[in-house]
Amino acid sequence: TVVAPGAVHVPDWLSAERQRELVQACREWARGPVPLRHMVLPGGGVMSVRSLCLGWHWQPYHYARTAGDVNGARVAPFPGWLGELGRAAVAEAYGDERAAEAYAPDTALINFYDGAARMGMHQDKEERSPAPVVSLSIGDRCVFRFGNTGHRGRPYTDVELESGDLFVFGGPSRYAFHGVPRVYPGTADPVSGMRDGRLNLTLRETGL
Ligand code: MD3
Ligand code: FE
Repeated sequence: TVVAPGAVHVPDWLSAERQRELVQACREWARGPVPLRHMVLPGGGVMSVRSLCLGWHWQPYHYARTAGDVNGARVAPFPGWLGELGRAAVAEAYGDERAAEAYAPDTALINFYDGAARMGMHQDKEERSPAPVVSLSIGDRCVFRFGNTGHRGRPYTDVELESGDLFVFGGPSRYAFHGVPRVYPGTADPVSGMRDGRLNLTLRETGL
């Protein structure tokens, strides 16, 4: 489903086996070198989501190789197989083999939501590459809110994301405001390997 130009939702794209592999990989990445943490915003606000990065460490609002806000460790590398998955995702969403081959994500931002976690409306603009962002959802269902490029207010398009869903944001949608106003606890399909909570992986090209 095309939600806006360049914003394509592909429900149930990840197989149950793929979802379990990703959940298992996230459990291992969460053991280190940098643990899951609640990010702290420059104004002192603490995000309810817990996050983890691969390849490059993102902290509000820049990328670095080391987790200066956690333990100073260098983040785990971005694995080649995740890049392949990103290229397959772009091919699936856009049906454009050229765009897919050219896609070279070098960082993943992994967010873990418990039932109370939310993400406010924001833009992702620390990346210097205009390449699309690939989003993979696993576990509990949520409301994903897609807004506008020029301002954070209405109108919004609300879309429910479920375990296994793919969303690709490129072209005119790349700098749109977006957020997650609600997660529905206890709605994860057990075949996903998530007992509770929601996992979202976003793959990006930093251009760094
Ligand atoms: C649209 N994550 O990590 S994924 C984020 O579900 C983030 O955890 C949300 O927003 C989550 O920054 C939403 C969908 C998403 C991710 C990146 C985007 C939508 C986007 C970048 C540009 C436009
Ligand atoms: Fe975002």
